[in-house]
This record gives sequence, C-alpha cells and structure tokens, in this order.
Amino acid sequence: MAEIRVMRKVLASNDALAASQLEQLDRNSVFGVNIMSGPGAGKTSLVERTIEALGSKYRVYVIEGDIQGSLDAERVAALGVPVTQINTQGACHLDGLMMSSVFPGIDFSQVDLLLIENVGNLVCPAEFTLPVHCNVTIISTPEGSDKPVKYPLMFTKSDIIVINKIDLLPHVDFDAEELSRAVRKLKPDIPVIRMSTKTGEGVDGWISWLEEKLTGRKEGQGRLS
Ligand SMILES: Nc1nc2c(ncn2[C@@H]2O[C@H](COP(=O)(O)OP(=O)(O)OP(=O)(O)O)[C@@H](O)[C@H]2O)c(=O)[nH]1
Ligand SMILES: [Mg+2]
Repeated sequence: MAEIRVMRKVLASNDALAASQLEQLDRNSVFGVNIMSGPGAGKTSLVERTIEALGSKYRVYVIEGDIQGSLDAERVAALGVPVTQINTQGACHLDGLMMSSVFPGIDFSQVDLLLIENVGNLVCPAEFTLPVHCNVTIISTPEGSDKPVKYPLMFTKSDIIVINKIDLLPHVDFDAEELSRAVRKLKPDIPVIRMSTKTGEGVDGWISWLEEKLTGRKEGQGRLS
C-alpha cells in the first residue's frame, strides 16, 4: 500500500539523519539518552534527579520535547543546566529533523551527557530514532502493569525500563513482577529497575547504570542496542 511505503521512507530517512547526528555526538564523546514514557510518568522528574546526582561531575545538556510550552525546560533551567525546548506543534514525538533544527546551536565540545526528554506518548516516540546511545522507557505504577503487552515497540526499543512512582504501590493496582515478566518476554536481558523520583528510593540504581555506561563508553562505540 502506498501509505505504508511512504511511512517506511520517512522512517528510513529519519534513521539516516539520526545516524549522522549520532556521529556528531561521538566526535565530541557525548553520551546521548532518549527518555520516553506516557504523559506524566516522570520523565522530567528523572531528568531532575539525574542532574542532581551527576550535574557536578558531568557537563549535562537537556533537550525538552513538548507539543507546546516550556514548563519542563523551565524546571531544568532552574537547576542551572543548559536546555533547549522543542515545541512539536502537535506532533506526538521528536525526530531527526527537529534535532537538526537545534543541534547547530549546541556546542557539543562542552557536553558530556545529552538528555533528551521525548514527548509524553507510549507509541510514536519509539518509531522515530533519535541520535542517542540508549533509550529509556519509564512506566509509572498508576498506568498499570499491562503496558508492555499493549505497547511493545517502546519496550523493545529500550535499553532499560524504569518503574517509577513505587511510593504509590499501596494505592494502585500494579504488579511489578507481571510487568517485568512481560518486558523480558520482549527483551530477555533488559534491566528493569524500580524507583520513586519523589522519595528518591531506587534512583541510585538508575544513576549507577547510567554512570557505568557513561564511563565505560569509548568514542565511536555507537548505540547500546
Ligand atoms: N507520587 C509520585 N509522583 C511522582 C513521581 N515522579 C513524578 N511524580 C509526579 O508526577 C507528575 C508528572 O511528573 P513529570 O516528571 O512532570 O512527568 P513527565 O513524564 O515529565 O510528564 P510530561 O512531560 O507531561 O509527559 C508530577 O506531578 C510529579 O511530581 C513519583 O515517583 N511518585
Ligand atoms: Mg516532562
């Protein structure tokens, strides 16, 4: 069908663009992270916690993706970290073209860690490759543990799954074991970590995972998976 062919072409040209942008990060030894989740699962909160933990050790740069507004960018800027807000004007994901509009304005020689917060959506962000070395999916406990079965691509595309809002476990129907099993059916070796960005519980697991990737990474190594 013509429509399917067009979509494949769009995705292929996005992949090529993202690959060349990733080379730019590699030339500057920047480690890129794409953070994805449904709306409100805790992406900006994870960015904030990451900056608090690693901001004095690594030069962090943040790209915020939202349909409109700059609320998340303001939260990041309040922590003294450089940030660029992309407004997608209705699009439900970030993509390579949008990155091309902001990359020239960023001096990557002054960056160690690039955190990209994607638009809150469990579907489209997984389809559009970004110039990063790892993809993170956050699922929060009020969303339910069936999400890997219903939205498999995002989990398959990820290198680590974060279960956030574990402080709410006594109040919601969420089975962390069921979620882990469903995720591992899609991707057997993927780490699944539990945290609350609100209380700070479990955040250290994410920080050590990320720091291990950051420090262990050699220039030009490319994506984790
Ligand atoms: N109880 C609880 N609330 C949390 C936790 N993490 C984030 N929140 C709250 O959840 C709401 C959304 O958090 P954000 O970090 O803004 O989520 P987001 O994924 O960036 O949201 P969008 O960018 O709008 O998609 C805020 O009110 C947070 O305070 C958590 O671990 N526990
Ligand atoms: Mg956000």
